Amino acid sequence: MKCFFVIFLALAACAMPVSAHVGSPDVFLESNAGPYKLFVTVRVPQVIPGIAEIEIRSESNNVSEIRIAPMQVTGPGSQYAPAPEVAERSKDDPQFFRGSLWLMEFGSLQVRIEANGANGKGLLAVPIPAIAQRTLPMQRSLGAVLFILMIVLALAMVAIVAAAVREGNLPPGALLPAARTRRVQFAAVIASFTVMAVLTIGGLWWRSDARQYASHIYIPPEIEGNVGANGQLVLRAKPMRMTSGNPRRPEELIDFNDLILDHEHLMHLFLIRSPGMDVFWHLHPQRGGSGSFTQDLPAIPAGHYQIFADVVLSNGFPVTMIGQIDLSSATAGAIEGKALSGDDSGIEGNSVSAETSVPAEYPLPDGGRMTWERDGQPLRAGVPLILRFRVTDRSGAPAQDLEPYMGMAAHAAILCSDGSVFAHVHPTGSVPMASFELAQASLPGNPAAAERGMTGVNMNMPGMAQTTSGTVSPEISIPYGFPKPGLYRIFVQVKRAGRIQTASFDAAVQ
Ligand SMILES: [Cu+2]
Repeated sequence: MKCFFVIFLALAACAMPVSAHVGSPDVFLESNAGPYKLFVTVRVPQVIPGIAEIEIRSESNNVSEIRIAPMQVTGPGSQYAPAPEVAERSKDDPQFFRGSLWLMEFGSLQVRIEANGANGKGLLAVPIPAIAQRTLPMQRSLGAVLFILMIVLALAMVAIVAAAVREGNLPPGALLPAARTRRVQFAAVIASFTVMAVLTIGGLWWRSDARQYASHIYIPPEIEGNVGANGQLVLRAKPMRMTSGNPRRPEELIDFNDLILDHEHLMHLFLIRSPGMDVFWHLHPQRGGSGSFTQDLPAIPAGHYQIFADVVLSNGFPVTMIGQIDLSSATAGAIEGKALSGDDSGIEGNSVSAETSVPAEYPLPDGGRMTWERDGQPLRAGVPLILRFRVTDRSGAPAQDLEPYMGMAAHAAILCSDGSVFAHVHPTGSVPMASFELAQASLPGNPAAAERGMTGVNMNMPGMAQTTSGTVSPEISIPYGFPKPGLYRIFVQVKRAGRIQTASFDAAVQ
């Protein structure tokens, strides 16, 4: 019977916490709610139902109240907002608001933010992937207390039945007839069996519920890569583990025919040589035949590569598929290497290192430089921050020739040296553009966004608004928070004078 209470064992071993990214579940977004620019952090719960913690910092001091509500991104659930909660304003910092929301369902959700202040009302939809990352174990002390209570209740039940049979219809003061003793014993045995049967059925129900929950734990879908004789990389999603019939289960929905464009591509493929993270490619495979994606490989050095493939499902749910591929010297030698085209790019550099100067400078291939502007403060895990980069030209002056690159000022990939963290982020934050646009399209009074679909430029987004004028500021800021301590490498990509430039920076996070 003990296992009745110990069913909720941690399944963490088989459940790597993931979401759009890998190992980096929190959502960071810098965007406008109407007239107010907000920096939003959503700490998604590890279990569903669970509580999401929301932190909002307003850039200006004219926001008086912020309300938050959880909703679906698409479908009828995106049209009827529940009664919002008021986010609590910090006493020490009037521009900082904090609130929490119960997330009751799996899937592609949004936190709808309503900011009220001196300039009127503004709305912002922050898409969040609601996934179960683990099963929470029951506390030992709680299990012990419940176990003792169960024994007491079971014994009490048997005692009540026995007492009822023994004395139920006995006149006051009368002695117990000897013949009744057998009946009492018989009733106690029946009651014991009944109690045990109820407990067994309860245990089975509990177990099946726990199993069903475990089947909802999000496991990063895997992708398999093979290099053909022609040097073409063919990618296929590995068969999904099918354990439950719940259609909301994200990894059951990964259908290569159910994807939407995310900043101009169906798939963003990152190949990173491990363990040094010294070779980095950001490629954009094309849809191939029979549910595959194909990519002509550039001349690529031999080695063991980690694969991260970003896609966005049609309901706005972002998925990073993970895999590994060995490119032996024979395979790599056989690849002549197609010239890079379009938005494809990559670099070969040094291995990741904990010894970095602050601020760190990276010489760009075109003679310019990118500088990570950081103060000397150590980086801490779990703290939302803005990563700031500056691009200078050969003469050291701020570069004036930056262009929008796939609709944005910059793209960055953030990796932990042990391979447990991967995030593809932008000046707007960690939210994929496609999910963001879908979520904004659900806002009331935004029919233009809904009609425009997923590919247009959304003026609501500061990082993208820069790009509509055709010039991009040489100062790049990317909101992010490192999820855990470790050694990280950040690849930052910009486009200058028609060519993509990639810089890499290393950081030890405490
Ligand atoms: Cu990107």
